[in-house]
Amino acid sequence: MVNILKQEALLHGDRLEILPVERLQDLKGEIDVFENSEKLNNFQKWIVNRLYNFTLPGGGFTVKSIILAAIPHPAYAKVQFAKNGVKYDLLSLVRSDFESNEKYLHEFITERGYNIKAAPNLPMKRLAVKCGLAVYGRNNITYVDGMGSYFSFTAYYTDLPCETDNWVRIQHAEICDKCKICFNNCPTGAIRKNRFLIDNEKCLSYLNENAGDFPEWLPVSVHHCVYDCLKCQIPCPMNRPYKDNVLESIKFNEDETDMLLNGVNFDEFPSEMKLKVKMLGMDEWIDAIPRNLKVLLDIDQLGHDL
Ligand code: B12
Repeated sequence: MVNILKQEALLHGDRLEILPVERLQDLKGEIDVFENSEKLNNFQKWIVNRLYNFTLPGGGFTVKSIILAAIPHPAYAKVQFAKNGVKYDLLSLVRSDFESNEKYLHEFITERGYNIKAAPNLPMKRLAVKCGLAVYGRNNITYVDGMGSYFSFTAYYTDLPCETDNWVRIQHAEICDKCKICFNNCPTGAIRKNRFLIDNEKCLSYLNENAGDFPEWLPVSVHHCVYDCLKCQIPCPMNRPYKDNVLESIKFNEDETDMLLNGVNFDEFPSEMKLKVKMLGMDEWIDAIPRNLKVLLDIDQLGHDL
């Protein structure tokens, strides 16, 4: 059954692994060791103590296994905004199609008489590396065969019996041993020389996901994306095969650009604009978009290299 499920995922362009639920306790144990042996900043402490959730859900079934899926997305989108007759060409991330993944997995599992429920707050990268689905890169994100780092993880609890149990040593890609590209290209110094764990409080993605003032130490010239950051991914050698998988020409006209700049509520966007905003994943960080966009439109004429 597990192999058929993996095939089903491949048919949809995704990759997945399934592991026995008992492995969650092993994972939790590893995270406890990590937490006690490393000096963590406040954001890391919050992730480990508050965000991660290893409690199994209720809901009328006994969880037997965890499904972890990697859903690919384009490397980035070329996005155009318009303001006062000027066109601004910028970059955005693209959201993975989580809905499609959930739909076919739900169908597959329930048609066979089993149950499935989302497991959103597991340490997905570590889990993926431990079950052999991914390897860590030096930039602290993970890489999956056939996708590079251009994918999102999603996890589910199920009562599907799991015949396989792949639980490997935590590892990073060999190529990272001799490569410093992401380290050299990180615009805020979040990737550190002598420590694998990044300083996530300095990561540009962290700084531009939430609304409010940017810290004073952050140079205006680092901004290049509507939200998040692409600087440790685009130049990465492991992502070279996917560099041309780019979503072209998503355009926001003057009215739409104004709505974004003025922080108009998502519900008030015209339906076509809603689709674009959702496809780019901008809706998740909508409160930060006016500030980010304003900075980008102000600095656009300076240009930026990736
Ligand atoms: C909080 C969060 C963020 C925060 C903090 C990120 C961080 N690195 O801590 C911010 C906002 C900065 C962020 C940014 C991004 N994120 Co994010 N984020 C998360 C979230 C919710 C938790 C991450 C987490 O667990 N951090 C805590 C640290 C402690 O965990 P860790 O980074 O895995 O660290 C482990 C390793 O360092 C390892 N380790 C320690 N020492 C050593 C030594 C060696 C040799 C090795 C091999 C390992 C190792 O142990 C640590 C503990 O397990 C996950 C979703 C989830 N539920 O997992 C998404 C997630 C990790 N993010 C994701 C993405 C895509 C990103 C961005 C690429 C988005 C972007 N384009 O800007 C950036 C990448 C930034 C980066 N270089 O890490 C994807 C990753 C997909 C992938 N390819 O791996 C995830 C899984 C979301 C998803 N649903 O797909 N993110």
